[in-house]
Amino acid sequence: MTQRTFVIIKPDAVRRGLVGEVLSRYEAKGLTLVALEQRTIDGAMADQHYAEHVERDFYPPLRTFITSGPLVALVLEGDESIEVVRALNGATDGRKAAPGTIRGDLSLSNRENLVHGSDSPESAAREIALWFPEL
Ligand code: RTP
Ligand code: MG
Repeated sequence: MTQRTFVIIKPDAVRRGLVGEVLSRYEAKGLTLVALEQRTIDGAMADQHYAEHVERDFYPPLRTFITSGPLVALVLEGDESIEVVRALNGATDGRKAAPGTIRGDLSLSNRENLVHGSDSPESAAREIALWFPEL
């Protein structure tokens, strides 16, 4: 089923010059770019995006990281795009993510793991409405 998903190319990827590398993996897979914007978010936006995590122990450093510089927000469309993007991204912890995935090939961190992808149709709808209300 064709669906949309929301992706962040996180500040570590922007700092490391990996935006093109990451984008090219999604494009090469056959996903369609629906929206793309580079922006720097504040703590309030981080709290909204990561609403499910704000009470977690790991959230304060995650909040500092995600607001630490420009990121690139995307909406991608394609068949089963939510699951496909999470498979391309790999496991959360870059040290454990499989080779061949974005995190497995390019990250050595559990926090600075380059990308975010929506984890369900409900999350995708919520995140797209938050980041790209015009869509
Ligand atoms: P994402 O939401 O970014 O696509 O990643 P995910 O589903 O694989 O991981 P999730 O559990 O939703 O965690 C969100 C982000 O928080 C950071 N994190 N740090 N224990 C830790 O220090 C820890 N655990 C998670 C990562 O940046 C992760 O992507
Ligand atoms: Mg998640």
